Amino acid sequence: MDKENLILKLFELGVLQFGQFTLKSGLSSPFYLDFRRIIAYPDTLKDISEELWKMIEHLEFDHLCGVPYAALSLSSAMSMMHGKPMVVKRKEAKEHGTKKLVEGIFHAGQKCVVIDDVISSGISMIETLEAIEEAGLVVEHVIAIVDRMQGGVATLEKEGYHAMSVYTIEEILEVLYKHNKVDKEAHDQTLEFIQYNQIGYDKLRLQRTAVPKLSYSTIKVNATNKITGRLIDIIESKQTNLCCSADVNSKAALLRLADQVGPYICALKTHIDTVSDFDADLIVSLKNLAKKHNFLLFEDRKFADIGHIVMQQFTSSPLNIADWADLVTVHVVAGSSSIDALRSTGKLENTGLIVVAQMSTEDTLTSREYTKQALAIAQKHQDVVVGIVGQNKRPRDAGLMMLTPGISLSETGDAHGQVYNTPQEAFEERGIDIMIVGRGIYKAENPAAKAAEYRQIGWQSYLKRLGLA
Ligand code: 5IU
Repeated sequence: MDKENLILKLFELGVLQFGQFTLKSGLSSPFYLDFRRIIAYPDTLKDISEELWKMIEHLEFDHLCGVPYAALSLSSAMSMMHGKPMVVKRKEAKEHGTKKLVEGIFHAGQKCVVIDDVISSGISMIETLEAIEEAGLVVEHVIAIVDRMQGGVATLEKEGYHAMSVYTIEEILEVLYKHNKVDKEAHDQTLEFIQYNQIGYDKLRLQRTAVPKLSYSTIKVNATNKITGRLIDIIESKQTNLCCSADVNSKAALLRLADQVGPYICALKTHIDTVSDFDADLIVSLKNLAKKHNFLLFEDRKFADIGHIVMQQFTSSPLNIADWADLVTVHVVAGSSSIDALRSTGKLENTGLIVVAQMSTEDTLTSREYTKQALAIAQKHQDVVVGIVGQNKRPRDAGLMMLTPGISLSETGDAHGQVYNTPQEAFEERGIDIMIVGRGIYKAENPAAKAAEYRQIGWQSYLKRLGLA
């Protein structure tokens, strides 16, 4: 049966329904998709399972998993028709015996395609994905019969999954309208409903994960790195979680900015290789300002090469980063060896590492899986790691900090892929610890006043998260 006729069949079987329905949420909807009915019609179950299979047959994977309950029949059918093993995610862990949440025979690192009947917000899919990944399986692709076009596909993509559907609700509507199965009114009402009932990513995150009420003092107690303690003492005594990204390109401009914003920041972030007239005096002056205003020097060098090279980049002149930076960023794209190499220089006594786990750009390659691995590396090396740079994924360990760039009170992005969030959202909804602000401050007419404003908002947002404001 072709895809168009399959829609007509699903309509005839009462799987696709149009009218007035009250959803679980209490919301009234002009359409309802009931794929549980499909188990009563084996031929159609087979046809729709074949359509799902066509989307993934060229992919490399080891297991199929259907989101309970509606998609269990779909994954079973695909499994039997194409000889692909299946795993099942339980709704609840068993009380007795093995407390496994995922049943089946598999080993860690194997790939699993996850199937659902309908994608609406993406939330039920994400809950299943978390359990499956927790069990060690790797998920890259998720598929469904219908995308309700309410934001779920975008949410899944943002979480790092490739999401596909056999149909969008719009395609279904067009076919049914063409065949006079729905009238113009139902057609238009449905499209309008979709348009006004978008479930955006950030709203979803807010509902899904309670933001940890982690305080700076709790982080300090749990930290194994003494630079974390220094940083937190500054944060608490100056009541600021603002790090200014001082991306200006001359000594004079850098020193002027550091002196202006110094009273309001916990750290000054530099890209020291972009200072055109860099010399050793600059470092002496920066250190003096850091002392005068009590902030840390944070060189955003993003060490990323093989160990043998990052050691040289960290210690060699003329920049001599190891001699003055209190914090430095490191990518772990090369694995733990970058951290091991930096440690082996013997110069991490006074310098803490910040692992880049996620980037703020529109099409960053720091996928969910990458971020997870980067967090695991950061956690494993807590003796030298102070925290991570991330957007919405905190390390599980309470001794690590989360620093977040891409923060602005007024902008939503720039011309080169940067994506901004507000300080309020970052602290209250994403649970970050330090915000990194560059252009929002140094491009302002009065950088000192702007830094003071960011400091005030950042601190209030932190207190609000703890329930103290
Ligand atoms: N930075 C990002 N995004 C990232 C990482 C670093 O913006 O994911 I990792 C740096 C780049 C710049 C600063 O130095 O943070 C942000 O500056 P603006 O606030 O001017 O965009």
